[in-house]
Amino acid sequence: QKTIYLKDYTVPEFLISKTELHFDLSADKTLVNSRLNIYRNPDCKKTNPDLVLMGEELTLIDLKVDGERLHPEHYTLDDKTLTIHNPSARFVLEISNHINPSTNTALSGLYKSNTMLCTQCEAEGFRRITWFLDRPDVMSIFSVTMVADKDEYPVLLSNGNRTGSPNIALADNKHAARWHDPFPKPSYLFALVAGDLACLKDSFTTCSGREVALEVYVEEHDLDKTSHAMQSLKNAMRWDEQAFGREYDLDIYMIVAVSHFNMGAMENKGLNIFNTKYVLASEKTATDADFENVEAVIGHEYFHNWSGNRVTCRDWFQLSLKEGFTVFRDQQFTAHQTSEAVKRIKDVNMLRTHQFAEDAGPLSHPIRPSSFVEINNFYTLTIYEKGAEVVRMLHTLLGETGFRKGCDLYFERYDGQAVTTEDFVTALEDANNANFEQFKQWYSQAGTPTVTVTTSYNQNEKTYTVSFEQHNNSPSTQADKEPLVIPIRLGLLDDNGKELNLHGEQTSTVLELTKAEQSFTFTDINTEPTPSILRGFSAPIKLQQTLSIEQKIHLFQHDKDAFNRWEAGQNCLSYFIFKTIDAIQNHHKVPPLPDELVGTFRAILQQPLADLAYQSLLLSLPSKAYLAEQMSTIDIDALYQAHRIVKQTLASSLQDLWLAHYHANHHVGAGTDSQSIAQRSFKNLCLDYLMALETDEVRSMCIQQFETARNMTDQIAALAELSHLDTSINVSYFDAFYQQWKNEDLVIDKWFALQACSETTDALHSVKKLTQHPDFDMKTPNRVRSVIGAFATANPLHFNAIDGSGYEFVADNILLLDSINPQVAARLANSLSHWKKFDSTRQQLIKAQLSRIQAHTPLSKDVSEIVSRSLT
Ligand code: DPP
Ligand code: ZN
Repeated sequence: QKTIYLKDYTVPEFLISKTELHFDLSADKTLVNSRLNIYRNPDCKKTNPDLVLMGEELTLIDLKVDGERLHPEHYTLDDKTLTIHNPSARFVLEISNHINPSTNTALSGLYKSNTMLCTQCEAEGFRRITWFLDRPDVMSIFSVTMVADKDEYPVLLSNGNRTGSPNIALADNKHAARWHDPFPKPSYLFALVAGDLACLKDSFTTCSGREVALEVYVEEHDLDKTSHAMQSLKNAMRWDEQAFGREYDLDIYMIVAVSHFNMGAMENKGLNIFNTKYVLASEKTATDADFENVEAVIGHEYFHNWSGNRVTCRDWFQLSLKEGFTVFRDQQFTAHQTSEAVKRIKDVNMLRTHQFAEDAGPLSHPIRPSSFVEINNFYTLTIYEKGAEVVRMLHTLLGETGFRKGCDLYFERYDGQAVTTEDFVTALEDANNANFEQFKQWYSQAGTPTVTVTTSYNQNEKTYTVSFEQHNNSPSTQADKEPLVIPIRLGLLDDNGKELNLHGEQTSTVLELTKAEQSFTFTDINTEPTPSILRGFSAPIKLQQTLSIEQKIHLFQHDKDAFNRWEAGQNCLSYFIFKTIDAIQNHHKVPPLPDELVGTFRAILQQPLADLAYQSLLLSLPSKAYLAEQMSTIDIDALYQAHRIVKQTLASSLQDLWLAHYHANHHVGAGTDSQSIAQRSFKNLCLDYLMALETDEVRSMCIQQFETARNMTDQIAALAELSHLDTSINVSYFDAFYQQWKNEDLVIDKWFALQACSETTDALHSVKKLTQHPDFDMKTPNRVRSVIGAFATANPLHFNAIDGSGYEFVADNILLLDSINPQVAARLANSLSHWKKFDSTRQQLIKAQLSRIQAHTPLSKDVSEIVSRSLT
């Protein structure tokens, strides 16, 4: 196990100006001919005379330097490298090798998905195609020729623009296509696709008037599910021009949907390859959430064309340079397309539930890690979501205009280069004459800081002082925790809920916390206000604040900041759920919900807001996963019980209103416009509360919704409710659903996942049976995630069963999967990393499974790294 350190980075000794690739494609044996123009890097001080290329799982056929076959004594070959001894300063290297796409179940490099051939090269997959300097700071101009059978692979795609005439006919029923990408790129952005694919075509005129061909490729039977993806792409292209001044740069932009894919999608230059889950969408087969995810991921990959491709990463420690920034960009895009408040709440919910948990456990790492064993293990919530929060704080500190100026400079200065997070921050500083020296701590410190707030009001002076203390209690090993720069957006409310003017005109201000302890005083404050702190969740921190329940309700009723208004409601509810847990654990009487809180819920239900999607969030309970993250020791059973009690109280106190709104919003909107989507989410929230009443009436209503649904959102919402009923009852609905959708893989994934998440007592037994189902396949990541992944991450009740059966089942499957697809296996292994959050019995059970995995041979470095870090 080799650990790679950021501090050991050195510039490449050789560079590759031109890469010409020739593929003779077939599923069992593909011939790769590569012709590389290589030269010594003048900027490299090291004097290693040899060229060391990376390569894995390749069969060498031939090797030539400047046209001459290389004698075996002039090179060395092992299972990871090809070393050319003492080459000249500039030479042409020609390599011929074979690969076998059909046995490539790791889905990295060139592989087979159903009948097509496709690639995934990020992070280090290109070396599984041919030997190369497979590192992001080696950027080269690629030309590709693809030869394949005309009938089996009529469509042949690669990066850049098509060159020469369209597919040229050759002997043996073969044909050839040529592609050229004029932009230098690292090998991780290389892609090719060959298959019998259907295509939706469109075009886009860029801001400077250039015509770009847009093509979405899918398997024939999915062609009717591509229009939303195409529209999303056009929206993203227009938005990036308007919001960031970024124009597309090739003549063609292609998206290919692939059934077997380790990640969500991949931003290969001009040829994005997507998990089908993030391309295909029709109202019948996809939920509203799926529609939104498709648009967000299409946006994300498109935005990478600048933040990732034109300006890329120097090394993999800089991953957040492109991912954090691009997530921030896609968040802004979605906020613009939908509701800013709703988007922010959803993102913060995700961050606080999952990234905070990651950062509080043994897998915690800074957004710029200092070491890794397997880079694929670092495509984490921390790199992506916390990385985006750090960019968002820079945006907050600079303001919209300053941030844009900084981004413009970044793209201009580093175009065509492979750079660092440091370079990004420097560009923002230089464009704004700012100093972010201290701010940069966010890149190197792991953990979630806690900020404690106290306030005091001085009646005589008419002053109000807000004092902050920051701590970073991260479990990671770094001893020196320096104070961070923390932007805190704040407003003050008077007794009537009116916003006070702060420093003159503004009602909301950003305080810049830079010290471990710091106070800010506001003057001319005539009565003691209610503080609204961390508006819009202006920093990725845990805020500790002692507000009375009355103050929380006051904010829940009046806060003008949409995020904090929602947050206040969540705080009230969390407070009572935790009190209820306490009562359950100590066998005390369960505390009642205060009338004012129920009354506020009633008021919100009675006055529909303009943003109905936001209103649904205001009325939602905090998730059990989010509550669990806040507990020092998770008591799953008490948590489920308390959550249910609070839900039932709200359900029964407001029963008539839930019911009225259910009917008022049922079958109203049918389309995928934002109003119809919001009505469906509101209606399904009402259904969820009503189902907590456990009456026959409501159950029939739910069954009726399931049976008569005209869209997937309603059908799945109803089936999700039914999934928690006794297996003897819900089995008929699952059977009916299966019969209806057995030919739609993505819908069957939902069918698997709902059963894997069921709360019914025999859930584990059902999940085990599902892994024997003819439609289950360990070689299909979406399937693995929908059964084993869903069980391990979204069914805490049964995963954490006190007899250890849940842990054992997941560990068994990690081992089974490891020999097939180590990347996905390592993802699953993450679920065993949170053992410190549980009681000692469960801790022992989880650790026993981790040790069992660790002792297994062979074990991939992917799983091995996760398991050994988890055990520390
Ligand atoms: N495909 C992944 C993403 O776009 C990795 N680049 O985030
Ligand atoms: Zn990305």
